[in-house]
Amino acid sequence: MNRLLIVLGLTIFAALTARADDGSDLWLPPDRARAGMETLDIARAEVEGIGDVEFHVSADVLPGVTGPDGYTITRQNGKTVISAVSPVGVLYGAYHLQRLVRTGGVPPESVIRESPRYDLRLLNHWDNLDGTVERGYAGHSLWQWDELPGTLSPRYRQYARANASVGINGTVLNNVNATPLILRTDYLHKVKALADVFRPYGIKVYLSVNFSSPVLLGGLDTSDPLDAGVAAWWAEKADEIYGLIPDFGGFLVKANSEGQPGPQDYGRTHSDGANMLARALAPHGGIVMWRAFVYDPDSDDRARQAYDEFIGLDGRFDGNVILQVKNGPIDFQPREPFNPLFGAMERTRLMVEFQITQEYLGHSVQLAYLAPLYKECLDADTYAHGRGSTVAAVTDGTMSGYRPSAIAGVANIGLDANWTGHHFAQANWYCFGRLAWDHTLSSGQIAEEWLRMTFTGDDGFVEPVKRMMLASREAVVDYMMPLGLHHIFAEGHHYGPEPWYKQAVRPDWSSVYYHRADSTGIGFDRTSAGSNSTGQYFPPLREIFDDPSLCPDNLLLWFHRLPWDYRMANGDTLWDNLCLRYQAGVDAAREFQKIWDSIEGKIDRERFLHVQSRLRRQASDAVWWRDACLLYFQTHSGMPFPPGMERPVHDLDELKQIRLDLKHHN
Ligand code: GCW
Repeated sequence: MNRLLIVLGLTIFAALTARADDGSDLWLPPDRARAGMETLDIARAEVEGIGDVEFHVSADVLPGVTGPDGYTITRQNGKTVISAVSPVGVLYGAYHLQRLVRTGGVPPESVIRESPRYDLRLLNHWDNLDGTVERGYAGHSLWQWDELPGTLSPRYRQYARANASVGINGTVLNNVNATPLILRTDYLHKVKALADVFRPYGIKVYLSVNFSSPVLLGGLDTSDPLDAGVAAWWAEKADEIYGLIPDFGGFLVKANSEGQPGPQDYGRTHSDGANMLARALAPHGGIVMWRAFVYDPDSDDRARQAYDEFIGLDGRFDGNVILQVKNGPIDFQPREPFNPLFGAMERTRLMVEFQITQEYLGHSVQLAYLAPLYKECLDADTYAHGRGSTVAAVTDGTMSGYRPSAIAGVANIGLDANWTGHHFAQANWYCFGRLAWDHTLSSGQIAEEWLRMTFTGDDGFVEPVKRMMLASREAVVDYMMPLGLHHIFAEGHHYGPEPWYKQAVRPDWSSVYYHRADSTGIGFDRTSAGSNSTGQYFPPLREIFDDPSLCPDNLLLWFHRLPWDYRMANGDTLWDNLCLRYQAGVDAAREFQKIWDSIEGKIDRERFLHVQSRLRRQASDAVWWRDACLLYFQTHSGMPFPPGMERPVHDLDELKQIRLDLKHHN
């Protein structure tokens, strides 16, 4: 009897004190809104308990605020007033106020004026209709296609709420490797059901389309964009979509890339294809986002190919086409220079595509906070119109005047309870939205907001953990591929190292193609004496990148092939620098473990242990990366490891045998 009471008592005590937290709430407070509410009612629910808050929706443009999404927050007679030209602007204001209060701020006395930098702030889901997610590391797809449209998972609204809270206002539901099925009428009804849930949160739905849909779905004998029947098929499809979803956003297209069909199958250009689709959508106000991620089998440098393919098409795209360009010229590597198309296509609308899912940055196993990566690209100066022509400035509409401006991130969201696999991967969803709204925010400020709302406002937690987050992306670069190395991942899954990988289906999917190590040196010569991808940049960048003594160290082997004993600015050889950078990455990963252990007890045990075990794995995989890369490169350099580097703990031959069971990651 006594024992029973004690057990009972302990259970109640445990339940009261240590609220288990699975991360499903993200950075948000309990949801007081309900399904079916209108935008303003949701806004009201979000500010409940925050004192006296009034909403003003007025069609007049507010001073200092632009676009339908902007708002002001003012204090008037003891009340907080949120004003906007649209209900969704008020909703954004409500989330702003909620964030202020929850991060320890109070509604300020001074006026807050906010307008988003980008008009369209979009997530791209690489979700397949069978429930799998390409490069997804957080479980299956959120979208329950089998149950739709009849059954609506409660997560759809939670998803919309989370997005709206960071200003995301559009979502492409399906993979760019698109099946034509998504355009079949029964699927469009499912898409409509999702659009109806998202609408009150200001989120529009977009679809990835397969360019061969007229043949594969429509039964036509061609998908040639210049064929009148094909254009008519798309126009009719667009009418059908808008009949169901009047505010449908538009199409995203991956064409003539990695086996996807496209206009080149018919001898037509990318602009022929994009414009044909754009004309089907134009009467309804829709847009086409046409991806620039393409290959050219005849080119000897993967990094040149998007630019070479598209630069000649500048000025040929219709007004409702936006070229969607990955941040770097290759493929979402831990570090790349910005894609030289930014700034170069003056008569074409361009948007940046980032990857939020960590295909090349440790999946959902490793902690890598990506705001510094996004900002590095957005803040990079293209010099297209002289100094200050940053990637942000040439894409957000301020320099070109092009509207709407847009930005996209490939989502890292799945059915896992915590949405993103790793608890800290939530921060990458969060920071993408915050930077899409305002790219002038600092990575530190965003990390801090996120930490306070997601975990605790305790400074003893926030300060060290913020430091860890801010150092994390650079740590990954260091232990995976420092000094501008890139794409030396294991085949296929892109998690571990495989610098010796050479038997790829295409040479530019192998590792040796990119690092080119042999006894004479390492790196890819992209200078004017090599592939001349440096020539795709504006002066003075092209001269800076072209000269190894001017080129930033962190892009050195991206642009240059150098001997192992090349003397770097710090006086050490390239080989020693390389070794010590790998070591610095390993040291950082171990430091993260210590930082995390130091905050034990400041947050719930469930998330503490989860992150702790992932950091352990991260540190051990960092050692794997260091040993694999350096032991392998040493077979070429023939040079000894410098004193400051720990000796390898693995054997190269053993490492070469590792074949990861991908199920651990997917
Ligand atoms: O990064 C690569 C990925 C592919 C992806 C492709 C793309 C959707 O490895 O999985 O396909 O890029 O962006 O189209």
